[in-house]
Amino acid sequence: PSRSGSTHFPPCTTLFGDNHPVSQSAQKSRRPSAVILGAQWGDEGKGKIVDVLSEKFDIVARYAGGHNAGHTVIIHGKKFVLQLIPCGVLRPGCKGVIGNGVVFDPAAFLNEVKKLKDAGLPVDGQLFVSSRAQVILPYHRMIELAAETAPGRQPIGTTRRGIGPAYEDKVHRNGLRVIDLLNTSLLRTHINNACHEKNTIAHALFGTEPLDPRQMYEDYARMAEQVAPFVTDTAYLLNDAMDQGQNVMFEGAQGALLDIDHGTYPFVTSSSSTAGGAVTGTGVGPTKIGTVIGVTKAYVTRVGEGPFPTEDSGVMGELLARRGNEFGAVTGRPRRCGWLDIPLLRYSNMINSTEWLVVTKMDVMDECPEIPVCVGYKIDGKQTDQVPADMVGFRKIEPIYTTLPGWMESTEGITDYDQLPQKAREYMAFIEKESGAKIGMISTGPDRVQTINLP
Ligand code: 2SA
Ligand code: MG
Repeated sequence: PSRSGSTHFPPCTTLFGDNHPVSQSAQKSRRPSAVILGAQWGDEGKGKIVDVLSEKFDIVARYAGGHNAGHTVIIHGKKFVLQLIPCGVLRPGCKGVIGNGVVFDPAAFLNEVKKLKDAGLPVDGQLFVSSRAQVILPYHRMIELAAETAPGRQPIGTTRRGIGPAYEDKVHRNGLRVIDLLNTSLLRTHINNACHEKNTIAHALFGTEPLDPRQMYEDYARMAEQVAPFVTDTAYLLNDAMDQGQNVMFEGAQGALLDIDHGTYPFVTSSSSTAGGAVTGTGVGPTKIGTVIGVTKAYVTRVGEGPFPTEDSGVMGELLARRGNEFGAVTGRPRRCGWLDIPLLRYSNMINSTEWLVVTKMDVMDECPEIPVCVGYKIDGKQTDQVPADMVGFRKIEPIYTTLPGWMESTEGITDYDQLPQKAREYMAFIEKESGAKIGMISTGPDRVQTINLP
């Protein structure tokens, strides 16, 4: 990009030219609401970007995942890590919604609420939890831990928060929803029946010690009371707000390549982390959403198991890990590092219809003398730029690299595009051209202010 100056973001694109009747109605229906999501395997720096953009939105809504997410935001040097609560709440006046597509752990939620209150941030009347969200219970964690560590099973490298088993129960029509958490007699029956079933299964399969349903009921009934004031039908809340002209940002968790359908299955999370999830995970229809913003690192990381064609386990990978401080925000696990993978980025842009890209952690690459970028794959001797659907295909990938020169000077904290070294601008132009989405923002450091806006 050769643009500079303006901070307008994101603009409203037109269809068929301004005067065409289709464009006029499209303009009218096109609200400045946006989905913002990770374009890779998570940890792209969405937390910071959501926080920066939340200034332009009235509501930020989470639509998928749970407290497996780790969204880090640094405000004036103070660090906040939010897992379940959308980052928007860190802006005064911005409301937060936990949508129906989320799996909700009441203990994690109440902990985060306390952290926010202790930091003096307003929460009451600002934060809403969908009555239709699914509840994570202790047996979900028990079963996940047992399955991840059982001999002979392929571990996924999950965050062990019970995410997968909670979604399993949802799809199995066996789950507990937040609305039912608030109904004490339903809650008691649910916990009794579920514990009986899960204890039996976990003991038979994994030799796990049983959980005590009475204790569980007491704990959850107590937490339910504290959660109750936040609970509402958030589909009505969001649609009403949007009908009154308010802007909503739909905050993705994890990344597109961890999506249950479109990701690198089975090494994925259990929810729809792609843009489609924003619709099913909140109860807002697709025509109400104006644009999709994908966040990508200037390189790639992955935490947990699974394929990673451009992984660099040598000294350069270590350099990225060290400079990028690449450790899981939730579990502290070291993240695997590697080079930008254009076929994967293009695939991610396609399945999300990503219009805008935000490139983060550019400054981490300041000490790379050269930057290899994967521009295609060789699979079974044939050249392709399509992403395989299966793990067998992924294992056969030989990345085709092109090498760009590094800039070898500090970009940390730069806020003006024209101040970037020429080679850094060339790298950004390359990403824009190859990925097919426009770069709207570049991040040059973890703080809110270390950001470049492009017109
Ligand atoms: P799960 O727990 O069932 O969702 O795990 C399934 C896979 O999804 C990956 N996953 C993640 N990848 C990156 N970041 C995540 N959030 C935390 C963070 C992770 C952390 O922001 O740093 O602290 O370790 C996240 N959550 C899930 C996971 O690694 C599995 O591959
Ligand atoms: Mg993260």
